[in-house]
Amino acid sequence: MKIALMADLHLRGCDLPQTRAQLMASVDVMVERGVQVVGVAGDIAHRMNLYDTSASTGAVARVALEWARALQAHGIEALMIPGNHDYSGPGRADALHVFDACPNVRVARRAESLAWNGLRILAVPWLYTDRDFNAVVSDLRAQFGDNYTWHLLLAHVQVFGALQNRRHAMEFEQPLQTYVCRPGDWSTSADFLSNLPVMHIALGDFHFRQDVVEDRGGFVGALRQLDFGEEGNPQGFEIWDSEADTTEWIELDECPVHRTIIAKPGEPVQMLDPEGCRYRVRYDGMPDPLEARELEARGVQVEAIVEKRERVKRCEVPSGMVGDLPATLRFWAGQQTDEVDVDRALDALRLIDSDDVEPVEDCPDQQFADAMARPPDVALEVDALARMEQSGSAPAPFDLVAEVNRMGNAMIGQPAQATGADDEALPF
Ligand SMILES: [Mn+2]
Repeated sequence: MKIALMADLHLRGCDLPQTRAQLMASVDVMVERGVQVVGVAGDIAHRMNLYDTSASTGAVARVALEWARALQAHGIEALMIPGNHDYSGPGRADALHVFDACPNVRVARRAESLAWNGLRILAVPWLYTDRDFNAVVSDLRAQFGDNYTWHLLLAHVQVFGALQNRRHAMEFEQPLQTYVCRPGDWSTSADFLSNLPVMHIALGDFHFRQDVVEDRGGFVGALRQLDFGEEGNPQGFEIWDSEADTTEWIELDECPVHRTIIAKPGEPVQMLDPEGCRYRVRYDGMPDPLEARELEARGVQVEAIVEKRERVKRCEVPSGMVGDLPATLRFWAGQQTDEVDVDRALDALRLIDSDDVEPVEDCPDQQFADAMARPPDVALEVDALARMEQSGSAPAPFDLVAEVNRMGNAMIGQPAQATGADDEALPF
């Protein structure tokens, strides 16, 4: 029997028409190759509620259902498991309920052994549980005894040591990283998988197509590249023949591939296939703004690699200098790239320095003086409230004027006078 195996469809708004075309193209190939059933290893939707900023729930659902109906029209049944993207969280409904009314779609929502279309399938969706993947699968095996075997493991899971695409655009030059297990991850090992009595393995979650167990499959690979972090990934699905135990990769080209071009500012950028590719141009330096705009108008993502500027400069301050304000300021000015008018800066500081400030009673602007002398209202209220709470009974009548004076005294020594002995201790 020929089984189409797919993973990580990530139905979403921003490339919905292309994704729809990719899905419909997959049906054409299946029909042509005589595929009878499809297994999808999770992440059918990009978001549990289907909608995003580019498409409504209905628009995304329509594509999902169109695909299911196209399969049905050719008598092809589908088995799906939810991936982490199909959930919004533990215990929540998943996105695959969009297929509830599709008679040819079966969804395995728990780890189970299925007899389906003449195949024995071990279906293990992404699960939010305090048990780990290996324990869940071992329990299932125990129910069937040591001699039981399965045709297929269909699972959405992370595998230690497997290769993942980097999500960060800056790291495109090293597009793959090895997955390292963290506590609580829904994950397993190639070793564990290789000891399972299954003929073939079809996993979802890591989008980069790769064998995990030699000659028995692994991560199927996503239907398409989602972004520049997945540049270079194949786009499509596989067909596994359960009798011959052979696998064929089907590359589909209805979705554009991502391609990064490195360019020098001023250099003309050549694009080879503007139809089939989504381009990113990374300039080694600042590009001409007009040129960048022109590229952006053609749908190209433009980035500039600019030299990082050191913003922190450290230096050894000579001992004894701290506390000598003019000397410290001169020293600081000497370290700056741009010239600093030290004398002017010292004049400014002298204004702030207490001795040069006019006593408030002489200040011509009485309103300003009042404002300076008034403690913050919030502090006043908080303090009054605190005392009310402390008293535990009906609050005493509140004398605002007395309170202002009390707070003022407490905060700045003498109200209406901003100078005093404390000035020496002003923080620099
Ligand atoms: Mn995914």
